[in-house]
Amino acid sequence: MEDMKEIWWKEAIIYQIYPRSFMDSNNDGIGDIRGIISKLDYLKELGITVIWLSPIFKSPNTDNGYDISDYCSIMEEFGSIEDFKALLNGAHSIGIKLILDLVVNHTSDKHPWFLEAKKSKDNPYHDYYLWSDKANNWKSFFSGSAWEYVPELNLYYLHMFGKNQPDLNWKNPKVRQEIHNIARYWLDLGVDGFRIDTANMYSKVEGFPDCEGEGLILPVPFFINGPEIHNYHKEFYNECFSKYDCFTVGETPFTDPEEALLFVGVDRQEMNMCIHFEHIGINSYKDRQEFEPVDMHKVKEILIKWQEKLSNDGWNCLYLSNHDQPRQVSRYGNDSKYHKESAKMLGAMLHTLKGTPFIYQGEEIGMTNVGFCSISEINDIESLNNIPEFGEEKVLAFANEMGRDNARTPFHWNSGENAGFSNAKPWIRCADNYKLINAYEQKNDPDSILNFYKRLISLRKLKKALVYGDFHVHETPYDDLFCYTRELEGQSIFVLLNMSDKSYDYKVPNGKLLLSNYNHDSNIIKPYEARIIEKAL
Ligand code: TEU
Ligand code: CA
Repeated sequence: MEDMKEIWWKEAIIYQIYPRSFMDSNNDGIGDIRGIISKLDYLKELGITVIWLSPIFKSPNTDNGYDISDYCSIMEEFGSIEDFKALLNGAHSIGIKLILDLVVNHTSDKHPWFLEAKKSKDNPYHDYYLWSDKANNWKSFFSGSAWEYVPELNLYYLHMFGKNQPDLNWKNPKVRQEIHNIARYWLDLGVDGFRIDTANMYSKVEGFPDCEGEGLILPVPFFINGPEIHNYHKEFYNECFSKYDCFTVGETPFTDPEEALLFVGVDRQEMNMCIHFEHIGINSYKDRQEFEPVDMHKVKEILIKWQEKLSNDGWNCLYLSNHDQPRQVSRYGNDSKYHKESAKMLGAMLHTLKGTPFIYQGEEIGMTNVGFCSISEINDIESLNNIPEFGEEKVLAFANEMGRDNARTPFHWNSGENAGFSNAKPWIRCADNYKLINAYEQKNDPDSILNFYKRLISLRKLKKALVYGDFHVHETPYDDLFCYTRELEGQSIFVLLNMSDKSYDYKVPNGKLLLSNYNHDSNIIKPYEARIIEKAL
């Protein structure tokens, strides 16, 4: 079976670093590359095998690096290309690979291509972007129209994100070539692959048709998984990725497993994994007024569906958080009464399902949502752009539940000033609970979330069934319990996860207890309990 082929990225544990918030080496309040270098031994000890760096390229930072003005140079605040090479060598020398974030749906409006493009319609770069003489009813991700008017040209340009992030015209072969060259530049330097930003948004439906309905609408059918998207990825793979031992994971919102297989199916030759959003997008914030808590039964159902649909072809990416999502223990667990238990249970799930686990910085110590007190503490363009429509109060409430800033506050290294992140005031405030929740305290506590993550990671390296084993759901009478086995040539591992704060009477199969977040083996399953058992065969 093709998917049994042993490949490094299937065995990987990927750790996402948001460089601005990881570690500040020169005390200007902004995380940087030298800061990351100083923490490589922390990552080695944790056991992760791949680092994914959120964008480190030159950027005016209207969207914190997801608006790039030069793809081949390093953002000044983060350091220099020499610093980057030192990080890459340092990581490689301890057996850690490194992937970069390729943000190529759009550039910054300060990118030289765009500065040229808006000079005149005959400029050779004009056709690098998408123009129209009228603004249709498309809404951007970051509020308001997706079109911005350029009076000098009497034309509008398309921006599916902020107005400082004009969308590139992928129909133009020159644009695609430039993008391939950028990827090659970094691969030639030795990087091990890419997380590809907004990987399913490059092909827009011809003619920019209006969406049906009132007001501005996010035009999902007209820019997600568009007509040429698979051709673009196949070309990218053939021209570039196929020539390297590299790995690619594309971010693909609004994508079901059938469509996902078209990106990641082994014979498709497009990308290795995709980041789907089905379990992430299940609760909404209706009109930014009423927040619905996550229904863990739905999460379970969705994860099972993806496990089953991508079982023989393709490969899952296992994650609950990243730099765009609130903290996972706050959203899917219980960040007060069962902080430790639920953080560990969620970690156990991510390391025992079939696929590659992605840890977002701070998840391994159970960092929580922040509890921002005023709108002046909010940095994220997505939140701030909502103010004209919803007002500050609602936007603050939204930001506290779902806002992206929750994930972007400084990493908690210790209980010292600014959580040990910097001696200077950080660019964004720290969460208040860093004195209780930090890496230093947890390193020395055998029962900590951090040490549990270390054990999970070692276990996954030790038991091949946890990587390559088939996934089978194990039915129980209780919806709150998520039980499954992972089976591979004589190895059978049973996983029980209690996704709730209730207790259940349930007899688990006999076998050797490999790991648990409680210290007992009774039939009473405690709140948020996780047990990983090697079944006697
Ligand atoms: O996100 C793209 C995306 O589709 C959204 O899910 C995004 O999270 C947005 O917040 C919608 O609410 C990627 C990056 O991960 C994000 O940080 C960038 O802001 C965005 O692309 C633009 O590059
Ligand atoms: Ca710095």
